Amino acid sequence: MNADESVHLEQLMFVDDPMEPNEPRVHAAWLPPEAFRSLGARRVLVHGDGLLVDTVLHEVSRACARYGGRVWHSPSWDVDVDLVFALRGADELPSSVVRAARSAGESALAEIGDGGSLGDEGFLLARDGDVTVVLADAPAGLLYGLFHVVRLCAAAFDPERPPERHRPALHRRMLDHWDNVAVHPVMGQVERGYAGGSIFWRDGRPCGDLARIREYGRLLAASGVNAISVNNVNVARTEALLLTDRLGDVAEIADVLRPYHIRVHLSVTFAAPVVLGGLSTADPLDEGVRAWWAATTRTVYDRIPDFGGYVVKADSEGQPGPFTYGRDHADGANMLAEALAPLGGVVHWRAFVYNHHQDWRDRSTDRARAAYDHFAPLDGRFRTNVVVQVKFGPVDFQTREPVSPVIAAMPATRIAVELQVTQEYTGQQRHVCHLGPWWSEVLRFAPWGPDGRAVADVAAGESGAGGGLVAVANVGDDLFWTGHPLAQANLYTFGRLAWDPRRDPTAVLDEWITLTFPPSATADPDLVRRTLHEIMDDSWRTYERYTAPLGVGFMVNPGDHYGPGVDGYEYTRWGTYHFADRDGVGVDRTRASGTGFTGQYPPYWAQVYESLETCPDELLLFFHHVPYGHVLHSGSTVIQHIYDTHFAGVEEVTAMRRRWRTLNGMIDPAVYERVAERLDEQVRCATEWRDQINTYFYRKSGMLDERGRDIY
Ligand code: GCW
Repeated sequence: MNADESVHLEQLMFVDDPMEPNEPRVHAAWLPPEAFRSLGARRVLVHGDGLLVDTVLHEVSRACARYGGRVWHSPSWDVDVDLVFALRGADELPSSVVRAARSAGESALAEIGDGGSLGDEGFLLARDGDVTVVLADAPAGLLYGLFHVVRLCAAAFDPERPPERHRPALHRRMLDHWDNVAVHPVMGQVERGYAGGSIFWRDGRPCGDLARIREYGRLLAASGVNAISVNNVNVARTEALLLTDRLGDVAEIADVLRPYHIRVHLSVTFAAPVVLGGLSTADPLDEGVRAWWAATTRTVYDRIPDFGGYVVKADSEGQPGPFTYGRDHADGANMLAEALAPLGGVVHWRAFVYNHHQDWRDRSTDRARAAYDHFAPLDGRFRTNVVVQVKFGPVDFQTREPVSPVIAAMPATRIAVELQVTQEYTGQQRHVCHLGPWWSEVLRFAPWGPDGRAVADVAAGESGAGGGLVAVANVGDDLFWTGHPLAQANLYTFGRLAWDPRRDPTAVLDEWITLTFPPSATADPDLVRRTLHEIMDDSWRTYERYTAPLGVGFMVNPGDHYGPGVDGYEYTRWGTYHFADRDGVGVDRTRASGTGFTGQYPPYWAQVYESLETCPDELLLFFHHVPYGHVLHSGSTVIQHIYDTHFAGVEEVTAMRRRWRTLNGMIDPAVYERVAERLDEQVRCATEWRDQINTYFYRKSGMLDERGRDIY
């Protein structure tokens, strides 16, 4: 590639008209100007009013200015158009094209059936002769419809395209930022953040780059996310002040994100009445405490009328909570819910509660049991605006875990399922690890057995009243947002699966590839697409192959959780053990002889997991302690499986790197270089994992690799 071509590519991929001209440029992620080419070359009519309609108008105008199209906003004369965005309730216009478009939309809706409702966020896309019509009941629907048109590119204008209606399966699609306002001495600016500093906070203050936050909102809206919390669930002194003295800083973020239909939530400390209010107690049943929360919450809504609510980590890993006062999680959550209810807010109360002061000698305590033991008995006691936010697995965002039994245990409670987009345990954005297939597996899992409802149905709730889907965010102030440019796909995929959990994750990835690496911006689009699929599609399973085997989890370096540390946690208080000895490995969680965790599942899975005959291979060591010679369903022994997968994993990573190199000159050079550099690290780290795991188990078991490969 010559220098001119490289400049050209760069121009295509980066946002070159940031709101403030002096802001540092940032990678355009899945919204490069080029992705708007098809839309921007059209004649577009936007009909309706309001903040979000203005956003649509702004987006369309920007695209049309670049690619030669034209835009009209509710014209009172007739115009020839290719595309109409219209709000169903908007005033009639003396424009035949709008009338025709609307009536075509209405008949398409009638054809689709189901009362023709589009809801708060849904939209219809239909063709009316030569015109594409996007119809919505509410402005947010038009915004999502706009990004749908962007995703479809030319296909949005295909005369044969049948009408389609889109409505999100989940009402709340939320990202939790574990961003600290003040730099934490151990966790830094962003807890478990792998993409530089925070986009919101820097060294104790707002970081002031509102253009960047706006750009973030835009990306999130295009993925489907509609809520964020702006600070870490571990709330220290400075962060606690966001609720009161520093509320203005939160309001500023809310103002910037509002045009993209994103509501702001705040993590608060349960001890706020004491640390901020000067009260002597934070007892949830104390009248003074309740009054303090009610008054404080009203002040929040005075400043941020569409405030989403509170996120709380209580009585967990040292955070304060109701236990101090002899109260339980329902007492604590309900108190906050009571303050939020009249104002339309919710409290996300996290179920990530366990004893982090365990004694490894005590085999009766099982961290996996903890969330269920704490929360299942409280089902039915939570107010309707409490959302119990459950990590998808019973332990902690591992590469492989069973689905948390809490999800099936609280039918009378609104449940949100929490995923982790930030790659704390999945390679920390130094490794390619596309998590879509893993999340999809979790969301489709049917906790009551194959014919029952799925995890996604629980999060959606009856008639949409569920808690939704939440994930820990992975962005920072890095040029590529996510450190590893390919980790952007995880953020995008989260939003798209939260909108529609039934979607095929590979199709979502394909969509991300088309947007992020527009075919028109590369010499060989097929090569780019194919190569990215080859590298990313199976990368989560590759990561699993070279790390902790068969669902046993952890085995990471304590503290930073990066790289192998097979015995790193084995004798600690954190309760994450593998119990490997000379004869075997794994955690006996059966009812028959172990911790009884299998009994927390509804009968179907309780049975499947309890029995060695039926327990799936990939979770074997999560549920059972077995000898190294135990034969898996795959036909291999446990020890040979460990050796084989670890060798295979490193080979796959080496192949990823080789494949990536074929893209040199095909894509933006900055993206190319960053990924190339990270793949070198991935090869190094995967090799380290392979050698440490294989050597560890060889030394424990004394059993040779059938294929005689190098083990140390
Ligand atoms: O996975 C663990 C992390 C902690 C985190 C905690 C949680 C915010 O190691 O850093 O704290 O989960 O989810 O609360």
